[in-house]
Amino acid sequence: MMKDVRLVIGNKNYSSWSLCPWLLLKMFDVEFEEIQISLYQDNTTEKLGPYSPSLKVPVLLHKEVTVWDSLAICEYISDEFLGGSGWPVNPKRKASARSVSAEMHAEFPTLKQEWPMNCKASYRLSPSDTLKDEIARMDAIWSCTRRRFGENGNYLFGRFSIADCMFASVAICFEAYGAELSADAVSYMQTLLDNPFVQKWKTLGRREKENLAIAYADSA
Ligand SMILES: N[C@@H](CCC(=O)N[C@@H](CS)C(=O)NCC(=O)O)C(=O)O
Repeated sequence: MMKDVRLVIGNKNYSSWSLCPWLLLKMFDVEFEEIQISLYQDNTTEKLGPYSPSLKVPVLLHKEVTVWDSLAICEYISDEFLGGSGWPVNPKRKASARSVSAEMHAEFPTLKQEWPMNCKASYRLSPSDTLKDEIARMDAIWSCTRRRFGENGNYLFGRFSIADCMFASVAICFEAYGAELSADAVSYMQTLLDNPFVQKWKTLGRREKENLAIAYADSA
């Protein structure tokens, strides 16, 4: 029987935005059917068309509702299935969690272009000056947030939240290409990398055969 919740994702190896809602559903044990569509193939548009108004992934389908943006999907999952607990409860923390999540979603153009997620990659890649600035901003977000709000656990706001979903792919990129980070930022990055579902995603991503021209080669 078809499951109530279906999540359309792209290649696990490359699709950083797909990882966000996938991780949230897994962490909160929400049952869902995964529909995987390989990106940038001849038939990708044809396959995505019935699901995705933007022709991008991820897309969440729930009854008559379609949500087609990673952050919007995470918010919907939180509202609909988690009683809002995808975000920290305290309004001050929640505002901060939404700010850093929105910043990740909208900003960091150089990081997204210069160091795209590739679960198979593991080699030093020197950052441009612009990317160095973005890495420094990411470090500041991670270390300041951990210091201000992280007292109840190892995730960004202590216990796991949507903010961690937004940054999981960044941890994979930073580890793969060798970002230079402060000790606090390294420790948060390691928390994300140690998450069992992030590890599962990486393992499955590494097994995929497609080599997409939009991303870096699998080794330098
Ligand atoms: N704002 C969207 C961006 C989605 C997006 O760019 N997805 C990529 C994969 S990670 C995609 O579908 N690319 C295919 C394309 O651009 O044709 C989100 O956050 O979900």
